[in-house]
Amino acid sequence: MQFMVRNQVNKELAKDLTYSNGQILSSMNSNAHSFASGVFIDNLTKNLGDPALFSGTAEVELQVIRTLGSLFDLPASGTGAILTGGSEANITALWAIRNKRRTNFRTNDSPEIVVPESVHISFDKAADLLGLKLIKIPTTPKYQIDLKLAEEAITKNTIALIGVAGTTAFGTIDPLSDLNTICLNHKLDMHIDAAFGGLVFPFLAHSKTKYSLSFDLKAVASITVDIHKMGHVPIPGGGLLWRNTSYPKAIQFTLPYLAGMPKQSTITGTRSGASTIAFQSLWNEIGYDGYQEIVISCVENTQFLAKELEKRGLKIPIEPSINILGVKTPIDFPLDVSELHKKLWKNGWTTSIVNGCLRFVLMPPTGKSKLEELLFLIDQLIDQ
Ligand code: 0PR
Repeated sequence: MQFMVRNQVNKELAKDLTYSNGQILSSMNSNAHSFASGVFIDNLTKNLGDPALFSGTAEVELQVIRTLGSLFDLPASGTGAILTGGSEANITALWAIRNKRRTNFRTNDSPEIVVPESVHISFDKAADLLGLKLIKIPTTPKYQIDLKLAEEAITKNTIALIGVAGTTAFGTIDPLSDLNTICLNHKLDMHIDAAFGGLVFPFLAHSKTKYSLSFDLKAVASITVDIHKMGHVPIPGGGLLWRNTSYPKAIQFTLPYLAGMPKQSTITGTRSGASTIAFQSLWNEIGYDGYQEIVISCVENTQFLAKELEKRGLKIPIEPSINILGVKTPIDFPLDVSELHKKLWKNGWTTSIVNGCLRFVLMPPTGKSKLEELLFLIDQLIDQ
């Protein structure tokens, strides 16, 4: 009986696609690093929700906060949490900012958050859950928030401004330093969604001065940075860094019935520690240099693909700065974006359509020879 049930499950699972063949170009997740996967499997039962039982795991979470924090100049007073993903991190960040500002929020209107229209859908979810009004600001042709329109959108109800480092659509980064100035001038909190780009930009040469993705920007209250995207550990693994403890304190609940009466500032109670442990172990194993090597190879592959697609007549509306590429088909091209997308899926290659572009996310299993296979296929599709 048990055998049959298991067989039934396997029958369903056979329908799934796999990252291993390097043909999934629509996902920000991928096969985790094999070392991290091994560590993850060894730590399946670790629960960050009960630090009295798992005090060692709680300690490792702090190490991960320090490791990630070192990439963004997190002050010594800073803190954070490893969550289920970028959505939970963004929702939690806005929850903390809303609660912290609630005491001096005098109107009956909803608190407002000014965001670029490029933000991930998790901000719409956060607004719905938290009773916030999202004010979406158009982006410039470089797909960055329009600073002038952002400043003009600020009202007495505005509590925060969001910058994205690695947009879901094209991987672009907002002008964070300018956003910081606006926030300081209007006494607003700033949150940066670096769910994907947080483990990319810090490894690109001179990015610290170039992109200012850092707590050195004094308005920055929090940064989302996921370990299950470019951190190369198995899902679920989001990350949220806070400038100081006043943010988690604004959403803190004490659990009186657990040993040690732990305080939680997270949506979830029971919280897996497996990806947290996997990330710190992988970091200890391959370090900054190992991560940089992966990032550089992903970015180089993206540039290679962009160049090759351009040679074939496709248009690149936004120069890729990281490993996300959007391409358009010109009017006289034999296939439009949607036809090309469908044909690629039919041939076992997944891409997505974002803002009218065919979007490719170049993750580790997809190397240059795999891209040559893809280009060969595209040549055939063009000729058909
Ligand atoms: N912030 C940004 C900038 C994101 O791109 C994403 C995810 C999130 C936050 C939310 O992260 P979680 O999905 O971890 O909550 N963006 C991906 C996307 O929408 C998520 C994804 C991942 C979708 C894998 C499909 C997939 O197969 O494209």
